[in-house]
Amino acid sequence: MSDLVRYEIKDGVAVITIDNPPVNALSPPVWEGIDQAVARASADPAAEAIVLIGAGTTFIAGADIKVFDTLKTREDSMTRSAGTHALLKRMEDASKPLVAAIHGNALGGGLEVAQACHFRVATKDAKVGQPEVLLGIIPGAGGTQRLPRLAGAKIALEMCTEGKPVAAANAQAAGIIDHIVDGDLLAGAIAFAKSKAKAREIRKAREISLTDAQKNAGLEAVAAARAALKKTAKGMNAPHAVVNAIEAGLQRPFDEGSVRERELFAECVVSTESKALRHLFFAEREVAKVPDIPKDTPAKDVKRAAVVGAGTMGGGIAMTYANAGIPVLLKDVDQAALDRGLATIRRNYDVTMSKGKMTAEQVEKTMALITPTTSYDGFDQVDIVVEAVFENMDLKRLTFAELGKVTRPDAVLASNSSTLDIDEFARASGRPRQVLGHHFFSPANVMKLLEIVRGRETSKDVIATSLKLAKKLGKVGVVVGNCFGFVANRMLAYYMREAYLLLEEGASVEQIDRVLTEFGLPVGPYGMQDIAGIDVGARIRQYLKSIGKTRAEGPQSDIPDQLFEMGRYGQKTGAGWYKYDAPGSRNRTPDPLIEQLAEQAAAKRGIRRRPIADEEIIARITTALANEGARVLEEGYAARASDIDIIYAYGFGFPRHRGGPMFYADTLGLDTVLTRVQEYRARFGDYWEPAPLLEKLVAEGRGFYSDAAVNV
Ligand code: T1G
Repeated sequence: MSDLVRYEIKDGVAVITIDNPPVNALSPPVWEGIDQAVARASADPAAEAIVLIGAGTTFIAGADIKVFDTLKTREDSMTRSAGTHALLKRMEDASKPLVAAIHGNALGGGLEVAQACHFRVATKDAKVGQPEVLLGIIPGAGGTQRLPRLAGAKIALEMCTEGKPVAAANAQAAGIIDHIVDGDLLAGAIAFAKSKAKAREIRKAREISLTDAQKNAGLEAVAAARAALKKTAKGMNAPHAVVNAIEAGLQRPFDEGSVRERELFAECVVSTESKALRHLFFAEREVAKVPDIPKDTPAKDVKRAAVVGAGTMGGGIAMTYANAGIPVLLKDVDQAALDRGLATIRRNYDVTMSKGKMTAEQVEKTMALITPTTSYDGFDQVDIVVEAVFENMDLKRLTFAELGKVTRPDAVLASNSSTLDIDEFARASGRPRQVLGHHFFSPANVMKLLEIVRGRETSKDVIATSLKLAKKLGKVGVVVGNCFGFVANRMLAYYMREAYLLLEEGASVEQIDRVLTEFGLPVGPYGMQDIAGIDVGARIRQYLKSIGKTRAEGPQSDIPDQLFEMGRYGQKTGAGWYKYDAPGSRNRTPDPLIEQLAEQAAAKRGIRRRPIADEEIIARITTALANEGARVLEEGYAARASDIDIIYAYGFGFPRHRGGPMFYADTLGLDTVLTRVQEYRARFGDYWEPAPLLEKLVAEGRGFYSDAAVNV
C-alpha cells in the first residue's frame, strides 16, 4: 500500500485513509491506492465492512487539477476517464458495505468517490460540492449520473452549474449524506459501517432508478437551468455542458449517460476556457508568495483598526473591517461629514439585509464595530490606520504627518490612494518602514482586490501583515510596486486612451461599451466612468498636469475634461457619458452631445471619422493592456504575469474564462500582439512603443506563461 493510501483493520472494519496533503487531491497514485485498498478489503476476512476517510483537515478536495494539463487531446481524456469510471464501478461493486467518512471538504472527484461508496457519513461542519464549472470543466467521474440519482436532478443541476459547496445538513436533507456523526468521525463511521454489515445492506447509487415523474421533473429542471444560464453563464461553455450531461443521465441508462459525461468532460478539459480558469485558480494562490518575503516572515494580527476619511471609499473600507469582525474607528473632519458617511454605510447594510444576506441583528452588531470620531482619540490603540482622504497630495502628506505622531510606532500606516506616490506619504509620516498602500477597489466592501503597494522602505513584516490581513478581510491581496497608478490603474490608463481615441475616430460610446461587455467585462469603459465619477479622473489629470505628466503616452482626448467642466460627472449628477433619468439613477440613454464632442475632437485633430469594426475595438484595447502589462513586468512593478491577471480578474471583472489580459495575450500568441503594436505604431504614431519584454519573448518564441517569462 502506498503512503498516500493506508490500510488498517479497526474493530473488524477495513479503514482506508487517504493521506495526500494538503487537500488529499486525487492524483493517479491516490486513485490506484484506493482501488487496491478496496479490493484488498473486499477479500479480507478480517473486514466485515469498509470505511474510506481523509487524513488531515479534509476528505478529498477533488482531482489533482495539475493533472489536467497532461490531457492534450479529447482522446487522452476519454482514455483516462474510462479507467476512472471503471475504478469507481469496482468500488461500488465491493461485496461489503463501503462508507465514505467526510470531514472538511468533499469536492469534485472527492464527492464523486463518496457517491460511488454505498453510504456517506459526515461531520456537521463538512461541506460537499461539484465546483468543476469554476474550472471550466464538469464532474468527470460519474457525478452528473450519480448525483441526480441520489439528490434529484434539480439539486444536482444547482450544485453542478453554480459550483457552490453545500453544508452537511443540507446535503443530508438532499439525500447525499446518510448520517451526521457527532463526536469522533472515524468511530462513528465504523459503527455505521458495522450496522450496515449487520443489516447486510448495500446501496449502489448507479442502480437507483428514477420514476417517470422524477425524470419529467428533472427534464423541466434542465429547461429551467438552461434558461437561467442565458444570463449567468455569458460566454462560458462548461455550465451548459454539465446541464447536457445531467440531461443525458435522465434520458439514458447509467452506462450510456456516463459515456456522454465523459465526452462532454473531454471537450471541456482541453478548452481554452478551462485552461484560463485553471490558470486563475493557481494564480490566485501564487499572489501570496512574494519572491523576497519568506513564508515565515513575522505577520502581526490586526485586532483594531482606524480609517481616516468617511467618504465613499473610507466608509466602504470601514465596512470591510467591521464585516471581518475588526473594531474600526472612522474619522472625519466634522460631524456632518461623519453623518453622511454613516448614512451611506447604513444604506449599504439595509440593501444587504433586503437581499437576505444579513439579519437586522447582524447589521446592528456589525455597525456597532464602527466608531465614528472627529479626533485622533484611540488611534494610539490601533494596529493599522487606512488613510482614505481626498486624492490630494498635500492633504495626504498632512494626514500621514499627523498619523506618525498619534499612532504606536508598530502600527501599519496604509494609504488607499489609487495613484499617488506612497513614498511621499512615507516621508511625511516619519515612519517609512510602517507605510504602504492598501488600494481598495470601489465599492471597497464588495470588490475582492486589494493592491498592496510597497514603498521603497516598507518593511517585510508590514507586507506579510498586509497579506495575512487581506485574507482575514476576504480580499485577494496582490503586492505591487509604487509606480504611478501602481499596476491596475497604470494599465487602465492605456485601456482608456484607446477607448477615447476610438470614440474620436468614429466608434460610439454605446458601441465600445457593448463590445467590451460582450467580450465579458461587467461594464464598458464609459459605463464604468459614469459609475466611478468623471470628476475623479479629472482631478488626477489636473494633478498630473501640475507635475508635467500624463497617464499614458499619446494623444490626450479633451472630451473627459469637457464633460467635467460641464459638471457632467456621471450617474451622480444625472449626466456624464450617458444621460440618466435623474442624479443617482442607473437608467441611462445615449446623449447626442457626446457625438458632437467627438466630431469636434476629430476635426481638431484633423482626422476623418470612420466606421470602426467591433474586432478593432477589442484588438486595440487588449493589445494596449498586454503591451503595458509587459512593461510593468519588466520594470518589476508586478512579481509575475499571473499577478496582473488576478488584478484584472478581481479589480475590473476581466472575464475569468479568458484568464486575464496576459493569459489572453498568450492565447492570441505574442507574435500577433507584437504585430498589432507595430501596425498601430505605423497607423497612429510612435506612442505605440513595443515593450522590450514583448519583443524578447516573441524573438524567443515564448509567451508570458511559457518557461520563466516572469520577473523573479
Ligand atoms: N488540485 C491540486 N491542488 C489543489 C487542489 C486540487 N484540486 N485544491 C487545492 N490545491 C492546492 C492549492 O493550490 C494550494 O497549494 C493548497 O492546495 C491549499 O489550497 C474528477 C474533474 C479545498 C476549499 O475545484 O477549492 O475533481 O498554494 O489555499 O483555502 O470530476 O483548495 O499551498 O501550493 O485553496 O484551505 C475539483 C479546489 C477539482 C477544489 C481548500 N475540486 N480547491 O481551500 O486552501 S476537478 C476543486 C479548493 C475534479 C472530478 C473533477 C480549495 C479548498 P499551495 P487552498 P484552502
